[in-house]
Amino acid sequence: MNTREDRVKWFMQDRFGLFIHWGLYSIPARGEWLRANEKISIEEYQPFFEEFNPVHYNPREWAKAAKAAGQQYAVLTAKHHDGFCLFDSQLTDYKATNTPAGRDLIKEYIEAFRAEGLKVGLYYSIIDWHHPDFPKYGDRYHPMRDNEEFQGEDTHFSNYVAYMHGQVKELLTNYGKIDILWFDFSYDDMTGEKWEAAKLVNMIRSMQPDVLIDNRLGGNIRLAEPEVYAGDFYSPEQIIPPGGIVNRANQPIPWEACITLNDHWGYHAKDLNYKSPKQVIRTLVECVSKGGNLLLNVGPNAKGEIPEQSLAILQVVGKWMRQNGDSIYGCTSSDLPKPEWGRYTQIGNYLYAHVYDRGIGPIYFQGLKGRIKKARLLADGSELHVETPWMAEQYSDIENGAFIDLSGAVLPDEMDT
Ligand code: JFZ
Repeated sequence: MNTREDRVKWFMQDRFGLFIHWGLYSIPARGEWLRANEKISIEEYQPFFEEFNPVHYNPREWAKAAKAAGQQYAVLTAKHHDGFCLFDSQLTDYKATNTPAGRDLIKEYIEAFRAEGLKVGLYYSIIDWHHPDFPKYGDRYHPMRDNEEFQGEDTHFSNYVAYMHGQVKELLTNYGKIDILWFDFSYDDMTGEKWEAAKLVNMIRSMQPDVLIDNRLGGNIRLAEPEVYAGDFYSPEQIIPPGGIVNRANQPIPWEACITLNDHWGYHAKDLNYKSPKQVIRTLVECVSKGGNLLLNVGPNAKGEIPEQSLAILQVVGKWMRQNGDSIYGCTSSDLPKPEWGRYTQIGNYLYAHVYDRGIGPIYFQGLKGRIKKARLLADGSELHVETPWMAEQYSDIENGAFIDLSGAVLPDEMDT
């Protein structure tokens, strides 16, 4: 019997993935929520469907960029809230196959990422602003929420649920092994059994027992006996949980923070508020230091290209990862208190010190007196010395601590990130 613990092993080892938000919304280039934000009808949105032709879509390049950044898996939007499918679903005409793109873009993504040795995930929106049986009027997120034309409209939500289950079945049937199903999202009474979530998850597990499922079908994986549909990992969004995530028994729960590179998930032509590579690296370290993963987002444009600003960030992160990846992969939080100069990550007896503020003189390791066998600079393997500073016996707080001398060492952070 495969348990959550078995399923998440690779995930907690890999730590770093690429999130990709891509669809018709890359054409208007105002983010993936524009239909709801601007109350755009299906008809007004239709020109983007007629026009969708990503002539530079080359998922092999995306996969190479992810791999070079040190990312080990990816999650691509098979269908976002607008209901448009990048895959060749038999259950709708609203799919890439019927646009000028003329083909199944999910198939190409999966083949390309697999070929680069990356694990593949699919984001699937359980919210659907295109399906006729998804509630419109009064639904607080729906683009037509205030349109009285739809007031009291007689929809058959069960048709939508059958459609959604059918599409998930297609995704698990037609593309070989899927590593992650990333559902999005539950709200208000649109949660859990409203989606017939137990039935859905039982089907998923019967088809692909190892696939990881996020927590957004509703349910609570922190419970002693979580619902069948509670999922395998938590998905904090645009935030890193301050103290990691534990269940009611105080055991760590797998989690993955999803974070944008600028301030939108889908391509936004005018949003140039990109994070610096240094911020991204520190975010990744922070996630791992608290026992979690980072799923870092890019929003490819209408041509199918990842924005060059995003690629440039990924490249610098990749350079850091090649030197310092040992402090990320397979690592987790340390039981030691957070040091004032930075953060720890740890795997077994290896403690990684991420030094952000080296200050003056040696750095201090509380609680490690006599416990440091040797110290090395991870980036180049060079020897560092454990030392006791002159007159140290007079300092008030050092009884249990050790010091490591960093003089002469150039820290990766001080180079070009
Ligand atoms: C969701 C999507 O709406 C968004 O477009 C993107 O795909 C992101 C990764 O996930 O964003 C959410 C989901 C839930 C809440 C807020 C944003 N929420 O419950 O507050």
